[in-house]
Order: sequence, then C-alpha cells, then structure tokens
Amino acid sequence: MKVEAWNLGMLLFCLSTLGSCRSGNEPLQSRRRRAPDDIKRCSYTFLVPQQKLTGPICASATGPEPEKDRVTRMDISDLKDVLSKQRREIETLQLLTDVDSNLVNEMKLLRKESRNMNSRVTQLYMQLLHEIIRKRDNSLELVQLENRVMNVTSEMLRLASRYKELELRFSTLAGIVNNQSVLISLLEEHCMHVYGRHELPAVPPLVQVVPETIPGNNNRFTNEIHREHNNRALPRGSRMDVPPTDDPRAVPPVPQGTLNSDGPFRDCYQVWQAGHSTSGMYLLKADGSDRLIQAWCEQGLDNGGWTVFQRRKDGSVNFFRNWENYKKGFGNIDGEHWLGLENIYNLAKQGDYRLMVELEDWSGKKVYAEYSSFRLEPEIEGYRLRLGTYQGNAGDSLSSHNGKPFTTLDRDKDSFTGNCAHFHKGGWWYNACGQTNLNGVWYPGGVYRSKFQDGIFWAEYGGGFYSLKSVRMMIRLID
Ligand SMILES: [Ca+2]
Repeated sequence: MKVEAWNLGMLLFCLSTLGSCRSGNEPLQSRRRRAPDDIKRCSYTFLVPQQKLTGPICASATGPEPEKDRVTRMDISDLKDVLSKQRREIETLQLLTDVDSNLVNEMKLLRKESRNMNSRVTQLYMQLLHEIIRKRDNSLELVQLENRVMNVTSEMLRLASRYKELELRFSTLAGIVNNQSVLISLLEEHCMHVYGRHELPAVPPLVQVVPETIPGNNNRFTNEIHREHNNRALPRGSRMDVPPTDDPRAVPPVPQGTLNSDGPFRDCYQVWQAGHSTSGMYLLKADGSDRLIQAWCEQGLDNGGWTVFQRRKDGSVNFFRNWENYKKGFGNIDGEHWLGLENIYNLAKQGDYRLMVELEDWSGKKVYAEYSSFRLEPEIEGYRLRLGTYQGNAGDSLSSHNGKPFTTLDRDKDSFTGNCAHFHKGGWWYNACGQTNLNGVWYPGGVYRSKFQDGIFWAEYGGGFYSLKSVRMMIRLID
C-alpha cells in the first residue's frame, strides 16, 4: 500500500477477514494478488503521519521495509539539522537583538547627552550675550563720562574767561570810585568858593578808599555791579530807602527760634557748664540785674560758652537806630540782632570776659579778632568800651575805639565834630570816626559805592569800602 500524501488526522484502517482484506485506497489488483496468503490473518496497522514531512512514506503489512526506514531517519536527521540550523540562526538573531538593544540604550544616552549639551550651549550663549550687553553699557558710560568731562572743562574755560572780564571791569570801576571821591572833594571846594561859604559840614576822613587787598579774590564786584547782574534792590538801610528808625516793636530782640526751657543762667558760659552743648537760644539773667533776657549761646566755637551780643548776616534788620534802641536791644535773636548796651554791660560786669569778633567775607572765608578782656562802663559813662590786647588774624581795627563812649544818631559822644553815627549809619563806639563799624549798612557783594563809609567794615580786613558778609561779636568768661 502506497500513499502519496498524508493529511493530518488521517487514519488508515485495514480490516482483514476471511477472504478479504480491504482498504479504501488499495488498488484492486493488489488485493487480488495477496488473497491466497492472507486469507486467515488479520492485522492492524496505524500510521501516524509526521507534520511537515515532504518525502514519501511507505507502509506494508509485512513489516517495515529497511530502505524506507533509512530514508525516514535521514529525513529526521535532515530535519534535526534544519532545526539545529534554525536554532543557531535564532540564537544569532537573539545576539543581534541584544546588540541592537545595547545600541538603542547607547543611542538614548547619546540623545540625553546631546540634550544636556544643547542646554549648556544655550546657557553659554546667554552668558555671552549678557557679557556683550554689559560691555556695551560700560562703553556708553565711558562715553557719557567723557562728555561730562568735556562739558566741565568747557564750563571752566568759560568761567575763567568771565572771571578775567569781571576783574577788568572791577579795575575800571575801582578807578572810577577813586576819581569820583576826588571829584566830590573838588566840587565841594568849588561850591564853597561859588557861594562864599567858608565852612562846610565836616565829613569824617575815609579809611582806605579802595583797599590794596580785598578779602576773597572771587568777589571783586562793587555792589552796583552785583545789583546790575542780579536785578536786586538797594540793600536795606541804605541811604536812599531807609531812614533812621526808632521802631519800638523791635525792642527788645525778638526770639524766633526754640528757646531752651532750662535756666535762667547768668551767661552762656554757665549754660555750657550745665552741660548744654547745643548752640541756641537760652534764658539769661545777669547778676545784679532784674531783667530776664534771651540770648544766643554759641557752643560750637572754642570750647563753647560764648554769649553773642551782635550779629549781622543778611541785612534783614535796620541798624540805623536811636539811643533807646541800642540801649535795650533789637532784632531777632536767631538772626540779626543787637542784645542791648544795658544787657551787655550787666553781663560783662559779672567777671572777667574776653571778646571775640568773627568776620566772614563774601568768599566764605572767616577771620577773627580776639581781645583779652572786655567790659563796658555804665550808661552814665556812655557805655564806654574797655578792651584788652588784640590777637587774631583779622587785623586790629577795634583798639583805636578803646575807651570811647557809644554814639547814636541822637546822642553824639564821639571825638568828631559831626556825628559819626550819621555818616556811618549805625550806633558804635566811635572815635573820629574810626577804623571799624559793624553796625553799618549790610551791602551785598563786598565792595560797595557810597559817599561815606557806611557799610559793615573792618579797615584791617578789606578796607573801608568792603562790606562784610556776616559778623558776630560775643563774649566768654575767662576760665
Ligand atoms: Ca561828635
């Protein structure tokens, strides 16, 4: 029996009985040939086909044929070979797969690294950008600085040129002032001849009409030039606009700042000893006086303890006043003021005092004149001035006034034939008339133009026609 192809699950059933053995697929001729030998035998043969066998498989009722068995084994062997080969291929593929997996991991790592590198590159780029911007800003600042330096330089040059112009104008005007003084004298002499008058009102001699040295080289203007450039009005108390005053409202000095609640003290030295180291207004009551007064104590100068009795600083107070005003005092304690002759007399008679005169010119420079002792005689003696010896850097312009009584507009006690207070526009211890008056007219700008020397002048420092910017007179008990 020969089968060309086998299907899975196919079963060949051969049944042999007496006289017959049949198979559905057996050829009829074969059956006929075997009939006499197999008549009393019956056998069953089951053939189970193997999967995927391509070659022919033969079966026989007489047992397996040796040739056919060998073919089957070879096939099996072949199949095993094929299987083995396929297994190797699978293993190879497995290896390749592993390799691929490793490659994939490496690729992932590389991608991650690449991302990190990108991030780093971005960061570096930002840093670079920032650096470029910063350098550009620095360059701009440098350019601006250079521009400012150039502007300042050009401004300096402009000011230097302006200064030279002004110096030239000053020289011209100083010459005019001198010429006018001479001219005035000539005119007065001429008038005397023309009108047959042999006596003219006496005029006090002038001191240093135009000083050789003027304080503060930066302010060589006359007050007239100053007004011209600053469009300012005439100074207060000048001859033209302010007459002498005896305004009672300004008597005594009016306090405007904050008054220290402690006190009263006998003077600012006692204030200082009591531990008050701040300059300001304090209540004083001199020994032997029944009057309480307010005064400015200067605690920041030369160990403190200075009682200020006169101050000029801005022209805010008119000093062209009568005897009663000068006796009681006027002005504002924290500004321009005169403490009053009677108060100064009472304070200074309490002990041994020294006097400090502080002067400031229009360039801001301060100088001082100090006198080793200071006191006044009583009113009946006209508050005569008693001074000790001078020391300082302002020059001594006050010693020539030593021993002189006080003169005001309405009480002439000076050595001059006329009234010095009239010419100098303020009460003072005049001689005839003298080297200084710190109660004159406050002229802004320094050098001023006037027929008489009526500014705030100190002949030794600036001459008679230089009006100081600020002055103070103060006394302190000698330790
Ligand atoms: Ca006189």
